[in-house]
Amino acid sequence: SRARGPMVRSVLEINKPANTANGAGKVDLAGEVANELKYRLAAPKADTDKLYQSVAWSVHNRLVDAFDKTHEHWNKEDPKHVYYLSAEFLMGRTLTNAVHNMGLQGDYAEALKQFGQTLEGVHGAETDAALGNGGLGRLAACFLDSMATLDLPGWGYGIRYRYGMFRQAIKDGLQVELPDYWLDNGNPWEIRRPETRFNVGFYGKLEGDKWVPGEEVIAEAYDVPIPGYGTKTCSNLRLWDALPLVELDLDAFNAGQYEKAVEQKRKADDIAAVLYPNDATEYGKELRLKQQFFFVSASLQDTIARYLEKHSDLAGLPEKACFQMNDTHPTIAVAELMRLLIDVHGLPYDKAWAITTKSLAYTNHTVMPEALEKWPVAVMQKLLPRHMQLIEQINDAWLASVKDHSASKGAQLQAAKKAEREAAAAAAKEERAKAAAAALEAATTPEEKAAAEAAAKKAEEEAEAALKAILEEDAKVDYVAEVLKSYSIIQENQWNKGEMLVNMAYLAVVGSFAVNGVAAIHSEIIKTDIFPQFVELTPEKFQNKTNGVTLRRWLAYCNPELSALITEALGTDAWVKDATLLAGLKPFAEDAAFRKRWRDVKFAKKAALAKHIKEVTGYEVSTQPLFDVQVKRIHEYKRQFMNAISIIYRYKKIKEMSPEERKKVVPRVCIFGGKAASAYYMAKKIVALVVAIAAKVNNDPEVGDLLKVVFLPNYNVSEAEVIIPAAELSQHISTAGTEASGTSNMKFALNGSFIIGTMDGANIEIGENTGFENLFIFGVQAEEINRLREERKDFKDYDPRWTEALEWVKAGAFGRADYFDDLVASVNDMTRGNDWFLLANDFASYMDAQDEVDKLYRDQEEWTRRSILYTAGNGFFSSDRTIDQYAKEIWSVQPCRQA
Ligand code: BZD
Repeated sequence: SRARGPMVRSVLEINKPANTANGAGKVDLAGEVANELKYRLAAPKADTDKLYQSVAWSVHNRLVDAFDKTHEHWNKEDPKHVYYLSAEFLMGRTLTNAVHNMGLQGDYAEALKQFGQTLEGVHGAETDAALGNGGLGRLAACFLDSMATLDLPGWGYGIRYRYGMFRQAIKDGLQVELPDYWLDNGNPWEIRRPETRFNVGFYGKLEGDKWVPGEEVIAEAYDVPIPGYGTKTCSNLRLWDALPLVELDLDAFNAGQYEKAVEQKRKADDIAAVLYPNDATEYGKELRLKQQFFFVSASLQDTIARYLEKHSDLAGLPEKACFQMNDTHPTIAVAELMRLLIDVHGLPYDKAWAITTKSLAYTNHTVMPEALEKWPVAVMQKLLPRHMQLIEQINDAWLASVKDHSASKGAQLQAAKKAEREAAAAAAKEERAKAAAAALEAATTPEEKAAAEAAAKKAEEEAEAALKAILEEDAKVDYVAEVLKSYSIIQENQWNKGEMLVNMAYLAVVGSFAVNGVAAIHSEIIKTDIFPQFVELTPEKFQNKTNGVTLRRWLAYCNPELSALITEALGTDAWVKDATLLAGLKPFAEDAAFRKRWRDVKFAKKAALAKHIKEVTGYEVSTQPLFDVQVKRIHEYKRQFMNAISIIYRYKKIKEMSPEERKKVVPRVCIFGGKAASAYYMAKKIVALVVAIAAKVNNDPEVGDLLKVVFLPNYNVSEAEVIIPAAELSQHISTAGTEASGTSNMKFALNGSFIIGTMDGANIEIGENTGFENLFIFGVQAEEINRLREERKDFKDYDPRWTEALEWVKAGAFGRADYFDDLVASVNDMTRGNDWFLLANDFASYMDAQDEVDKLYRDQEEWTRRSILYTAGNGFFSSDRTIDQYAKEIWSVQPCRQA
């Protein structure tokens, strides 16, 4: 393991820990591991699991050293910090990442030799920290790695869920959800801080402006050290656990009311119990708002307390702290910061507002209206009465500030409407005049002429009356009020008249000094479709920050073989920290010997994945075919169903072929992975369909290695680390305009995998960086979606391949015909579904793109050449670049590095 992957100077050399065991500045790591094994774990023998744990505890000690030094330094220098507020951090495993980031891989490999083990050998014993659903949570984890690597003073703040993302298993062909007991064996990667506690209140009543909570819990901090790569900096992810104020109500206990005696404890337990497994929609649940407020309140109180240790005037807070709100989940921060400043620290409203709006920034991750959180006023009122009062106050002040603008915009709209009506009337009048003239000319007798004139006059009078009536109706419309409403943070529920909602995205936009989307196209769409009225007022507030991923985890460590080849070619491993250097690989694409080695690495990674597939699914797959991968949360908009249908068609055709024709087929292994939210009806059926296709195809001797289909259960960070390096083709096929960015597309590209995809999210920028000629792009463009959705209402002209494959499912070729019936109908029967994501529209061009894939794959030299260009072209997607942009363009946070 020593020779492979990038080498950083060991922190043992550059950052000597205080208690060096042998006194000579060299820590006896093997001795330390043995100590952990004996004294911390009291383990009778060193099996893989115990060995993993003792190594982890030893690494923990190194992390604590680095953590303390970093925070001592930051405490002394007092730089501005960024606080990344996120309900999710999808960290995955820590051991390999921490050891490599600190440059300790050689030292620990050496130490482990004495136990007859390797780092790779114990790596698998670690359970993923899965405190996130998908892209949003994983992005937060990549950002922490980059912030530390760039020496930026910054912390993450979130919740220490006791149960993370559910474990997915497949039973009888269907997804089942199992609890994620990730803390069962203890967690060596956290430091409990019983001295860092804050009270957080809920419910209760208002006495004037004073809030008397009806329920209170304690937030207790756990710190997760975040080591940067090749730097002494080790920053922090602070996660909150919830504790009751009183463990046991003794009065109740003594009165024999045992349930009541532990009620507080139970309520506190609920708050940090479980991560909501929905990656869109399903807001409205009181417990979720409770979770959001819980971690936001604790984080803001904590930051303010630290600020006040050094400063007395809170007006200076924005010079020392910036809070980045990851999606709408933490946006109650707008009201909570106001409350803390006004109610706890005694500031007047205006001063508090000035501080708040200079400290907060908001990132949007979705354009799907149903996924933008809107909390019922009734829920907010009950759980957080003071916050609801403040939100009303914020809204009133805000609407007052846009009153003049709304008045003039309203008047303009009214005038425009009037002009539009009059123009239409004038055009109609002209038409009538022509018709009247024609009628007059056609009239031959004086009677006919008179009748024609009378008819024309009558039509004219009627039209004038109609116009007058319409204009009178128009005049009654209060355009000014309509415009004003479009700005309101508090709105009526359009699906449930009478219910009022707090639009959390609007609250965030009003309360923040910066708002950003996560890919170029997405940042445009939020300007034109989600927040256009706000953009009109403050265009400068709206920015783009295209997502990125950490090259440490997603290239260097998950693919040490490719990483070694890159380092050899470039003559340096500096690319791990400066991803732009990857561009230096371009000339190597023309070198046949290099291409051969590139292919050999891909082949080795495919072999490793094949082995893994065999272990978890029992399916045997050859390493020769094209490995075609779609791994991500299961969602209708991500269109795994379209991929599945195309595979069914491929399968059917293979079966119909002659042996001669079969020889020309490019063999494929189609790999799927992803979780369906437990209550997402259609998503669960999509999982079941893929599993059913796999069962049928893989057991069909007629097909053999020409086609295999695999559903890998429990897709998570660690699975991704095995799957991504092995992929040759990856699918990012969302309906244009629906995927904000995507981040796995970047990981695949950096590992030399081709992309088949739509003009959506970051695919577009990947195309710009790789050269569009190297991507398989298909499908309609985002601008066409609305029109196509209209037309689709009577869209009959389905591609025959689409119909043929769907008919086969309907006929029960994959079993469960009844179960799959409404899934099929959702895209194929306009009376029962409406194919909202336009699968039928895009299917033909998708199939054509797949044919292009096969064509290119037959030419392995050309395929490899372009694969190299993917890695060479996409250094832009390093999260180091993204974070550098956030730091400079939003946070105004500078690096603070120890000498
Ligand atoms: O965020 C994702 C988007 O869908 C991706 O396009 C984008 O690349 C990433 C990162 O910006 N959004 C999510 O992952 N969203 C969630 O996981 C989520 C979780 C809870 C509630 C709502 C959404």
